[in-house]
Amino acid sequence: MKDQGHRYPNVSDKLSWDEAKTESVGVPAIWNSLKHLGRYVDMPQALKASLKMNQEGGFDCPGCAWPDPDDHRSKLGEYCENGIKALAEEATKRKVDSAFFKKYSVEELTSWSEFKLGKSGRITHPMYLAEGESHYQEISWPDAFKKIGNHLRGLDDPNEAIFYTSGRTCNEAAFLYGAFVRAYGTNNLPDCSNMCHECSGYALSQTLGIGKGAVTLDDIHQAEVVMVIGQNPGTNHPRMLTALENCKLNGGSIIAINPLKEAGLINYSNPQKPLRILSGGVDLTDIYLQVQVNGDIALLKAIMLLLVEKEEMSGDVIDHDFIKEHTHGYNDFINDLKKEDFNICVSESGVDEAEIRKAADLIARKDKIIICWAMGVTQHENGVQNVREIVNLLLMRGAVGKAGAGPCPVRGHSNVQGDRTMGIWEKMPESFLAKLDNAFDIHSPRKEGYATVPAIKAMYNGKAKVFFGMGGNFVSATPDTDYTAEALRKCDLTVHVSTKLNRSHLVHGKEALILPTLGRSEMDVQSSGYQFVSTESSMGIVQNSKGVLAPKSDHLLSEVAIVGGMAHATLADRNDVQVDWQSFVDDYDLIRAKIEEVIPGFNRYNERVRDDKGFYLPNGVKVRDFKTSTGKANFSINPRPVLELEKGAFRLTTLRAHDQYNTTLYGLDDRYRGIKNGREIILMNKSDMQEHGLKGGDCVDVNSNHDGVVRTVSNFKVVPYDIPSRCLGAYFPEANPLVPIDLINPETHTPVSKNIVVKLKRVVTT
Ligand SMILES: Nc1nc2c(c(=O)[nH]1)N[C@H]1C(S)=C(S)[C@@H](COP(=O)(O)OP(=O)(O)OC[C@H]3O[C@@H](n4cnc5c(=O)[nH]c(N)nc54)[C@H](O)[C@@H]3O)O[C@H]1N2
Ligand SMILES: Nc1nc2c(c(=O)[nH]1)N[C@H]1C(S)=C(S)[C@@H](COP(=O)(O)OP(=O)(O)OC[C@H]3O[C@@H](n4cnc5c(=O)[nH]c(N)nc54)[C@H](O)[C@@H]3O)O[C@H]1N2
Ligand SMILES: [Mo]
Repeated sequence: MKDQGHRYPNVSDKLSWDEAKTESVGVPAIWNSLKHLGRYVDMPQALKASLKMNQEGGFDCPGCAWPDPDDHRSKLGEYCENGIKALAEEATKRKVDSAFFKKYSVEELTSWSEFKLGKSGRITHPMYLAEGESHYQEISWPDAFKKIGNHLRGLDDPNEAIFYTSGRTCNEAAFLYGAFVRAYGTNNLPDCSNMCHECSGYALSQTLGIGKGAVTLDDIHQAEVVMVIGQNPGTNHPRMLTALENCKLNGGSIIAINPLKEAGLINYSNPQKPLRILSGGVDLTDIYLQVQVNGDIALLKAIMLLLVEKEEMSGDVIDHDFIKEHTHGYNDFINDLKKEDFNICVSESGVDEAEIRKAADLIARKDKIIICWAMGVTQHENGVQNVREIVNLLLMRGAVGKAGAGPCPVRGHSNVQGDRTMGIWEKMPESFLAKLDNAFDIHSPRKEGYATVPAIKAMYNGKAKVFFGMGGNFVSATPDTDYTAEALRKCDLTVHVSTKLNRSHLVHGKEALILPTLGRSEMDVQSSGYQFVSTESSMGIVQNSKGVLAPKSDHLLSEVAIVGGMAHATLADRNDVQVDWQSFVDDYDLIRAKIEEVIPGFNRYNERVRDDKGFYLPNGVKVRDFKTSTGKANFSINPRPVLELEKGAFRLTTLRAHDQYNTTLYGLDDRYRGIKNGREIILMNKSDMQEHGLKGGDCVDVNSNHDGVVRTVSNFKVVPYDIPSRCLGAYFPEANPLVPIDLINPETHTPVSKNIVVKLKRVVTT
């Protein structure tokens, strides 16, 4: 396969590794984030912003979607190393201005690593790349909008345009964007959620009637058991460790299910509590089940079979009253479960039977059970089945819709959940579309749009010609990097609304635009005055967010203003659309008033959102009101995946390092895993290494072979690691060229980023 020059220049020359850590946060984390801030941000700015992050009158952290406590916003400076790094990325003093683009051609920038691109700084001006040109050049906002409008109006069919969203976009911008895209005439609104928690939304809607979690922070504090499956909170949701610590201090127990022993799940030194740091922190996980990659269904079935066995002995393990009153499909479920062979489930899970028995004992004895999960569960061919099996376990124990219990999918991007609530989805239901049409007097199409993977294929096959990205780094975040790059290059126009330079600006259509936007931490002033926006956390709390820093450049527009400008340029001469887009840009209260008209749960939005504590959106599951097809919570039957591997093959899972935010690399280390200065690496079990004649630091080519296409990444370095045999770990996005475009969860089109069958070939270096 030809290399298209967009791959990641290798940055692992100085790779070193050590034993993985067994504790997280504490003093090294504080030190690390201060170092980071000092290097990239002017100190007064850094101080001002960090004192306002997640605070009343301040802005929502642009990092993850973990919520603030209920009765107040986060404690002043509630500490999160990675939140500080996310802020530093936005508040960086470095700038990518017009002179930068004059100096460096697209071709030259292509040879830079993703790390170097990102560290160049904030983009200051709208930039345009004309067909056949080597350099981006400055363009005015009106001209940029005109170019987009001309392209969109020139398409034969509005379905030839794709409008992607990454989950940082605030409620107001997302809602207006969705209204514009549908007024224009398409539902092609793929988003990062299509690669993230789509399986959670799908499975939870089917089984419980709402595609979101149903626990609060307080529930976690009072839970008796919290299971954390396929999630690495120490790195990706550090503030969750405080909630887990509270749960432990209240007498709760934690069960972790993960192929890797993640430091953040083992021990936590809360930086807000110096005495506890001195005493060595709090041991978090009581039972660590080191499951093999995609062994989760086997493991959950083994646990549920043990619950059935205990029920037969004591009669008080399965919550029959709850099941009778509130659920559907129990008998079919239990008959199917009993057909499973316990011993096969144990061996397929890869976990010791004794450990599984310990976990089942705990789950059988405790009533308040919460299950948290993230990408280790969802990014599988059987991602929907994984989530449904989690729900089955909760339903057996009646652990849904009561205090201290329930499902908790932990979301990624800081407003990914809000974007979906606002209508960023390729298949919003009729109830939403009809109200949207009413509110704006438009005619939304009813034809389902493309999710992310189908959108890539449509571009590849010439069925889509304009790509617009509201945030994100499409070419690097999506699967099958070579294929996706080719798809983007076939477009007539690619547009990216961005804060920072990334690879997607360099893998472009015939023409390309970069539209620079305000970060969450920056002040947004429109003609009616200083605006705030709002976001929804992973737990369904809507809060206001108000930037406090001066924008990095006078030429940045808010995402709302970009939507407004593009909508006007595209639709102004259409007789059937009479929306005054500029009025919404002038005053975001007007957008919120429309949201209130269209979306349930937002009554008195403008009033309630001004309360800095925010408000909870309604969630039937919390009161056992299940809005499913049966009106009850549905048990489901989920076949155990067959996990055979041919000789020499491995199961590769892709991971985030501690120093990255998705495709944004904060640094090149992965501190908790003991890895330094390396991104192109393969984590491998020591006995597997021995069997294959490999030692630490050896270079390998990694191949995946799917549907007759061999995909390869070259010169990855092997690092010995405590990971189950026949399982490998590599970093996202460097390993994305290996993820086949057609390897998806079929119900949701979610790419299978956590279970790619690969082979290794040793590279002999001279
Ligand atoms: N600092 C920081 N914060 C982030 C992000 C970031 O990149 N950096 N990204 C944000 C986003 S968009 C998201 S979606 C979340 C992601 O948050 P996570 O889901 O925690 O992120 P991942 O690194 O993808 O890894 C998931 C975990 O799943 C485990 N795992 C892998 N395969 C399997 C499996 O088959 N079974 C089980 N049980 N476990 C498995 C891995 O060992 C890893 O610990 O974080 C969000 N927050
Ligand atoms: N192999 C593999 N692939 C994966 C995953 C995996 O675990 N493994 N995870 C998947 C998941 S969970 C997700 S969510 C996706 C993430 O996919 P994306 O959301 O598309 O990717 P990000 O890296 O988060 O996007 C970073 C870019 O967003 C821009 N940006 C940052 N802040 C803002 C802002 O405030 N406004 C705007 N407009 N732009 C901004 C910057 O220019 C930055 O370069 O990747 C998916 N891909
Ligand atoms: Mo995500």
